[in-house]
Amino acid sequence: MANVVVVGAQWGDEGKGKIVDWLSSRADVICRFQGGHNAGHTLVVDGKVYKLHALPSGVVRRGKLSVIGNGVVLDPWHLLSEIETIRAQGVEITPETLMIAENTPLILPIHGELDRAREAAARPGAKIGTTGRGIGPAYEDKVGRRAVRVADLADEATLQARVDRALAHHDPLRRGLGIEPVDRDALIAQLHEIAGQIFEYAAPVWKVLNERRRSGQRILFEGAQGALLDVDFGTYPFVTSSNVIAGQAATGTGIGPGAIDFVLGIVKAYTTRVGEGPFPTELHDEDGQRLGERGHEFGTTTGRKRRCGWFDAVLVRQTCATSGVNGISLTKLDVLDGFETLKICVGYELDGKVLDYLPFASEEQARCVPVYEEMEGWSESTEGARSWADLPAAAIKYVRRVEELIGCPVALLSTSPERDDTILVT
Ligand code: 2SA
Ligand code: MG
Repeated sequence: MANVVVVGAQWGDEGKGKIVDWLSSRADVICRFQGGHNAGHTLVVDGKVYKLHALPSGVVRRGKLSVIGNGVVLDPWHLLSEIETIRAQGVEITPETLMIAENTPLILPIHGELDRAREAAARPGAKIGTTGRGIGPAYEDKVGRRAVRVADLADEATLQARVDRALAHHDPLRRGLGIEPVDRDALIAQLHEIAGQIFEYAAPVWKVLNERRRSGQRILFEGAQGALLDVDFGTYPFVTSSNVIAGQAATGTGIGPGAIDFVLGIVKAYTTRVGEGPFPTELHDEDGQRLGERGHEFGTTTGRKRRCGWFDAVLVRQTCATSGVNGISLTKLDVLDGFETLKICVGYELDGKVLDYLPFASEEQARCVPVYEEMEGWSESTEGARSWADLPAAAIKYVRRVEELIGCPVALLSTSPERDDTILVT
């Protein structure tokens, strides 16, 4: 397989990190194409744990090029400190192994401040439950044509003009929220301090990728968050501020959509969500508690407890369609070990009808009642299974039913965080 896009097919935290790492051993270039350091990818390589937020997962492997594409919003201070942390774990990161697109918009301290102040001021029901990293405000500035981009760090006059343009927008907003005005000169000085270090990694990524592709190199596009957090197709407004679905891999790096050979959707065998917003199959009972405990469902970025619920085949069928998923990787099946009965959502009841998709209207979403199909559980352990023969019949049945309901084949089955505990389905 040449160029693969990996996307989360639920609300994030599907276990993308492990699969991306597994696939990156077969790729030459690994690109992030959306989101920022609101992502949290945990990699376990030879028993060593790496927690990545802004850096592409390829950095932990020798001889790979890692790329931060223009679709990302980048906090330069965070990036430099993450580079330090990962270097301290013995990983080499140089301008030969890491490139940042020159047209990547920056996350500035004013974005995080605005993000957090808005969340703090929001009425109940209006809070998004953001990661507080400034992601939303940074994307707003990008689309509003007032972002400071990586390329702007190269020239003093441009940098000052860009900062002034951004502040003309931010100062009144800050006043309204009771945040003190920005010290313009201090912000410019802060940017100066890191400009050289960031600029070392700056490159025309679109050009590099197109050249590498032509020379036969394989590119892996590493999605963050999940398709249900997509700003267009997610549970709006309870979404992140980027396009998360697979099409963004092209826009967010500068490679044509024809370069994408395969879209792999990462799907957890049940459902979780962090932050606010609709979640039709959410469980508030012992089963939900058990999923959270067995699945260690706490966020990598903010440590927040994740909401847990049954597998929602309706939503995954929907995200497989909007991302054009060719095959899925089913993760954390072992968390379901020991449940006597399992439930899968196969439709929503609304006004006496059964829907086979989640409507966009918030008011209707809130009234959708999941229609469940029950399946027999299994008592055996599936943790660490490395072949179909290691799986109990009921577990195989569950996997096959998931495939059938979402209309997409299982390409990989992951049975523990260890890289080798993966079943390749051929
Ligand atoms: P934001 O900060 O503007 O992107 O938040 C908007 C919504 O998007 C959700 N969101 C996420 N959901 C799951 N995982 C995410 N990343 C971290 C991780 C989460 C963590 O991968 O572990 O550590 O808490 C992520 N990033 C954003 C967020 O919860 C809001 O609902
Ligand atoms: Mg995560």
